[in-house]
Amino acid sequence: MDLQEQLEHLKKETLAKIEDVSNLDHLNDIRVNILGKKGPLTEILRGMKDLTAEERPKVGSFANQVKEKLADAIQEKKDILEQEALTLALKAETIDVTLPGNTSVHGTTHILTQTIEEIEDIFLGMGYQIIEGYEVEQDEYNFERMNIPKNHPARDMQDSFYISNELLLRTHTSPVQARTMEKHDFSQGSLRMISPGKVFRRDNDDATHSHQFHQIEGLVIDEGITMGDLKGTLEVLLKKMFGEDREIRLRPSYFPFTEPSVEVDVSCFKCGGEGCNVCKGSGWIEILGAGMVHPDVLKMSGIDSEKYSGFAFGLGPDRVAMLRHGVNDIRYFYHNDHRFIEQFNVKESN
Ligand code: FA5
Repeated sequence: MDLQEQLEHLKKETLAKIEDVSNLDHLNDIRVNILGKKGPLTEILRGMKDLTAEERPKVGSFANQVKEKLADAIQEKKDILEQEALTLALKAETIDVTLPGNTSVHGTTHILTQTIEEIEDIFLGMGYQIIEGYEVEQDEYNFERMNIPKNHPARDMQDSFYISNELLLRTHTSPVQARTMEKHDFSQGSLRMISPGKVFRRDNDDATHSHQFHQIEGLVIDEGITMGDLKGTLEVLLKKMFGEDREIRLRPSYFPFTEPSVEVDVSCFKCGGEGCNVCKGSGWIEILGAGMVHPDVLKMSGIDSEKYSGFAFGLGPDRVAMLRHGVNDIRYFYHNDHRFIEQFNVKESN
């Protein structure tokens, strides 16, 4: 067989092999074997040195055609086999489009946050600023500037978590009163603020007490502020929160930082005052502590108590949320049980 015949034979034989092959690995073996440096094609071409100068270009050109033809055939077969493999893989991966997809759990605005935001909106509508205080507070602001000096018995009611002798987790939001008053510039107008936030007490947790809860402090200072302003303001708040036909009542109380001091009750929103399980038969629900800011508290914050007067109040939004939503244990708010929290998905579902 001359070289041309050998090339023709190799072409035929290899094309038949390519035709028969049914997997990509074997096809690759053929490619390496035939077209590689140690393959039969190279071997045949080695014989070209014995050809005459006339024959050599003819055989060389034919050899190139054979090489190209085989390379093309291999590539073509490779495309086919790859396509088949892909089709098979897709068939194996059956997707049941009727199965439920992977859902992500959507969070809910916590009911306490919703309650606080609702109260904030009411006060923003009355021109109040919202001021944030410090959760870690100085003894001076938490107690002293609120007229509760060291060894004052009122400290017993608000035992705290101390970080050092002078630093503690605040027991109420009242220190924000002092921090705001000392900065306020009355030439710019009256002071009207609320301050919501977390507070902490060394209380034993039970259905109505938590060692961490929330308060919303309110403070208004200007010339000529009276108890009438306090009552009117709280009436607006409590009617918006508990219903327009609610009434409020002020009972004498004691806080070292207000004089006079009151506890504020709202007529029961469930029974309307008849007496029921929500108001424990009294017809009234105790909702917050308030009073006229003590002149000494004004003075300690650099305010002329002869010229200015004001009222303050401290409301527990946890208590408000419990009453409005019939939650009988404050601890539910802090357990972060999704089954409880997602029941109050009020905003998101509207
Ligand atoms: C105060 O903390 C005063 N700073 C409120 C105040 C501000 C009075 C301004 C006058 C002027 P009291 O200790 O009563 O007051 O707490 C206020 C409210 O916080 C209570 O009515 C109650 O709703 C809530 N509260 C108190 N202790 C707890 C507790 N351990 N767990 C849950 N809520 C509590």
